[in-house]
Amino acid sequence: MEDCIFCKIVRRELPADVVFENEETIAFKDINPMAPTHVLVVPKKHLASLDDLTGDDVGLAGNLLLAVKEVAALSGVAGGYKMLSNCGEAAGQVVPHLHFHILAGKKFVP
Ligand code: DGP
Repeated sequence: MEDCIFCKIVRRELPADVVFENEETIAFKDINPMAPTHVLVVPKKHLASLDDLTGDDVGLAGNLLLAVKEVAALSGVAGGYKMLSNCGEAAGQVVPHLHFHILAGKKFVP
């Protein structure tokens, strides 16, 4: 996706504080942190949200969850973090590229 902000970060056309990367996934610090630790875990493949996942993405989805766990550990918050994904504008999704927020260091009530 040419104009997608997160695709541009994947292609290194926009700067980001990248904390983790593998073949399918990239993770970087949120530009507007809502907690002392706030990292976004993003599949390199462009999917607008969880609603776009299909049966073809089973591997991607599993690897994404494993990346969340790994990024939490690398960030020093294993065992004490919240992970969430806003799905759709009505839920507060601003960037239409699937991502998981890792939030830690502050209490959030769902
Ligand atoms: P959401 O509301 O779930 O779509 O969250 C999008 C998040 O992305 C929001 O917390 C701010 C963050 N964000 C938006 N643009 C950029 C950017 O260019 N760089 C980084 N690092 N984060 C961004």
